[in-house]
Amino acid sequence: VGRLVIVSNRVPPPDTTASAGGLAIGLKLALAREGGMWFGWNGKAAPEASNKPTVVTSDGISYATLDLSRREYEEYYCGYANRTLWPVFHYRVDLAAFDDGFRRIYHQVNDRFARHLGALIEPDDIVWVHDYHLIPLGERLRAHGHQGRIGFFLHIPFPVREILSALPGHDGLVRKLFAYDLIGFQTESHHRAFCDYVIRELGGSVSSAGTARVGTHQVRTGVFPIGIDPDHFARLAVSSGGRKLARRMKDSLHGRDLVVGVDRLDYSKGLPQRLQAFELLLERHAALRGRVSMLQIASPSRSDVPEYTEIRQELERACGHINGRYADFDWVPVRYVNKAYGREALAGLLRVARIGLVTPLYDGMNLVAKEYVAAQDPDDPGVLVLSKFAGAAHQLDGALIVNPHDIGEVADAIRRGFEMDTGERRARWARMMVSLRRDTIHRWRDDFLGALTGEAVALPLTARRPARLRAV
Ligand code: ADQ
Repeated sequence: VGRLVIVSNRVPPPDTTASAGGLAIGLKLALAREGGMWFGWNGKAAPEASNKPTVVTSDGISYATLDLSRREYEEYYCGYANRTLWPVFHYRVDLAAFDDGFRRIYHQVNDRFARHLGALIEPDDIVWVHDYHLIPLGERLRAHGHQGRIGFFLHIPFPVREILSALPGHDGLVRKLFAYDLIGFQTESHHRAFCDYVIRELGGSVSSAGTARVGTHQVRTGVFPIGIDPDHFARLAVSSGGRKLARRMKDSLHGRDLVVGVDRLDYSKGLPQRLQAFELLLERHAALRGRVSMLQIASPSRSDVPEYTEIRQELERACGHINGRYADFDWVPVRYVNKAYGREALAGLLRVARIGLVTPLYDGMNLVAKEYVAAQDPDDPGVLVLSKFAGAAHQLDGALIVNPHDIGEVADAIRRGFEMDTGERRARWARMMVSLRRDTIHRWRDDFLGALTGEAVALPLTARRPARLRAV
């Protein structure tokens, strides 16, 4: 078997420091063990697209990156990936821009990536492609002659067919997935939505072992929930950096309880609804006023996409409104922060919070939910309030699971979290830690690559639970 080659839209620089998100860290871990190559965009928009990748080697990993042209940045990245596919796959067809120009450039960029990648890889390399930006990449790599194994993992939800079929050209896009050897999804429900699409929209079939067939094409599919390294994250929370931030946070709270939210600033994360729920909590329970604080960390993301400017303004208004309504000279209900923190700092902050509020309207998995649990003090853990529409809700059954659209239910769950006794908090936390320690980021990598290279006996989908899909 050759090298592992990871392909993702964005490749962080080799020296990326602490603020990298869970995904970047996970992919780096996937390469760290045996080395390999990480291929993708370097994050820069240049007047002209680069016609040759820049390759830098560090710690046994080759980072091969390309510039996007200004136009590609606008139409492929901001356009088709983030104004078309992202909203549709998160059930926001109302926000989606359907533009033939965006679609054309998206396919062109995938072709260009495939051409450059094809020149860098060997036939026995294992290629693992990530996420919605690069759906057609496998098919393009095949067109440029690569015959080796290629896998694809979708980090975001796969929407039900009634939603996906609103996307012009949806069937052409999904058919391209059949060029891969293996497609991985975060949860069984995303996987089920894919199978349903294959059967009803493409007239294909799916075997009980997860092989999807359309005409003469076939692809294996499975469920591979992404995880974290919970023991490592727990160590970060009590590292010197983690403790320092935790201490500063506690000092500033003056004995008040903290509710924390940490998200990319994205309309899929349910932030306005979350703030409304916190406001309703204060409205209903006067005794909590002056006694609890909410910290919402929302790091700016995709700021060249208009919908992201709008959500940012909406949140500023919402925070101003709550603080205007309830703040006193010595207490502010909502602290709203627009910046990214390092891993230790973030872990330390999560550990201080009595409640972790993770209420996306849709989310492939949501790693913050897992990080919050891992960061807790085992003797006195906080409570996770988690949206039923986050993939993580399929695994973290010790959380208080809520409908993020039901503001009253979320407010009640926060209050219940404050009132929960230590015994119940410990029992719920311990249950979630069992799942976090089983489905780690390492297992995610090993299961996916094991299935892709054919070393695994069965796909996790069938190995863990009997498949409930009917063979057609
Ligand atoms: P995201 O939508 O980015 O990921 P998430 O899974 O929560 O969402 O990952 C975000 C990561 O960034 C976490 O590791 C978090 O700690 C970090 N992060 C967020 N805000 C931060 C801040 N202000 N400072 C520092 N770090 C911050 C996509 C999908 C998810 C899926 C992941 C991985 O949308 O559903 O879980 O990929 O597959």
